[in-house]
Amino acid sequence: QPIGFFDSGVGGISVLQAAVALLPQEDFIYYGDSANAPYGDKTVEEIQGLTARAVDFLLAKGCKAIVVACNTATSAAIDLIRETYPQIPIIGIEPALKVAMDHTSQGKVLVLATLRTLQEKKFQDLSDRYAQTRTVIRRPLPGLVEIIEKGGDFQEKSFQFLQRALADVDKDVSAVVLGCTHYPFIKPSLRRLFTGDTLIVDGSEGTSRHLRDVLAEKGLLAEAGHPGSVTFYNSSPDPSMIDLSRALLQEEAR
Ligand code: DGN
Repeated sequence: QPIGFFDSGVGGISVLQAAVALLPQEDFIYYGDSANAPYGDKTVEEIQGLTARAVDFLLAKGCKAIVVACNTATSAAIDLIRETYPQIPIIGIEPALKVAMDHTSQGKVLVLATLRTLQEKKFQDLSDRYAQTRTVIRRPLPGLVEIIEKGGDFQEKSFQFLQRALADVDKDVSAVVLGCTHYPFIKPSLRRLFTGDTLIVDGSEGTSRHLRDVLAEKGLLAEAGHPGSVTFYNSSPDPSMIDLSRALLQEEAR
């Protein structure tokens, strides 16, 4: 039985990369909802509806577990879909604030994510835990997901975008947390902007380890030695989204 992955578009492929590396014997089905991307400026109700539709799609494909590889959908919809689909493990992703905080005992941490993720209670609670001792700077980057979804030379375009969008931000922060699963693909652009000492982290590895632990606990792991596979689906009628998905799976995002 496959493991289902879902994102508002191609971003969750950064999480899929980490999961494939950790669980090469598994079959993965990835569903990108690029026809409706970005989710960042949608209402909670809209995101819940789209997430439920994606989960239905993956369940119809016989998935044994589902990874919501989208910070925005996790923060807006995961509680509701866990209630709606109690029969299957549903794993979400959150900004890897803890990893950043463990790395640095002082200094500022910059969190890049969609406005929706930064506004939701899940993130507020998470950052409140560290607010006493550390400065957490939050920055939504509306428009950046669209640049990555277009593919092509998104690296150079995103660099120019980030130069402008982060012009007023301190470049010697201790850590940058990538709280949107699209952003690991533009790590090279971020590296050009921040000093070498700045740690850039995302939640892909943590989410993948959590997936492995949940599958192991439920006896759902595929047998070692089984040749794994990845199958892509996308809600966009543009067939090039599947080509972009395959290319991003090979792209350096770690
Ligand atoms: N990959 C999604 C996330 O992690 O939040 C992007 C959300 C969006 O569509 N803007």
